[in-house]
Amino acid sequence: MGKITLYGIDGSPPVRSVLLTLKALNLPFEYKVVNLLAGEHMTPEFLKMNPLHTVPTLDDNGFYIGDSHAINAYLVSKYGKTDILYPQELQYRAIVDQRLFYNASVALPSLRAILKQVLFLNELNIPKEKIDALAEVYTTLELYLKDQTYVAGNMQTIADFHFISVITTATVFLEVDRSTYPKLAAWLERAKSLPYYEEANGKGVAGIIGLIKSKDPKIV
Ligand SMILES: N[C@@H](CCC(=O)N[C@@H](CS)C(=O)NCC(=O)O)C(=O)O
Repeated sequence: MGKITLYGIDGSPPVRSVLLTLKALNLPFEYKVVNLLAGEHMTPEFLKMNPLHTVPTLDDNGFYIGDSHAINAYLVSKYGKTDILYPQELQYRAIVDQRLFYNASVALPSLRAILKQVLFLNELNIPKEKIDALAEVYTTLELYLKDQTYVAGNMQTIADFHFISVITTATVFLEVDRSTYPKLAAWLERAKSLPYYEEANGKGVAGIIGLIKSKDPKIV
């Protein structure tokens, strides 16, 4: 097995979804922190690996791939001892893919819109519509979890890892209220009991939530 290097920063939800996958697969890897606020993702060296200048970016022994969804699917397909995290059976995979595309196109962007305004633009009045967009994501996940333990069925998949990283971050703006979202709240508790949860997601979430709270944003 060649060397795996993950470029990222703990505050980033998509980076944490890859950390969860690497830990679940028990893969050795080097973690290189890319300080976005210092522009380290805009250097010629980084742009050579990923012209879209985003973290996470994976270097698998000289093969470079960006986008957390593509990275996690690749890692399980290449290194998984089983296919449970990203099933090969066509229809099951289609359901997992649908969840991944929903995260990439709706859930993650709705959180990123708020993170960008608070952390990068320092605009601390968050329009209520942005919080409503997060609430819609919670409602969708509650629906996915209605009759099953995980978002794509009764086994945990990489789709859960993506939503774990997004929802645990989003709670700083919108609590997962147990009476409104009982299934989502229970799923979140299950996620937090993963043996590698704290290292892969918990400490990164605590850091970014601390930073957001220190800015004291308001919902208007
Ligand atoms: N769809 C991408 C989103 C990655 C992304 O937007 N990452 C942010 C940090 S959370 C980033 O690198 N932003 C810097 C930039 O876009 O220049 C993924 O899932 O990896």
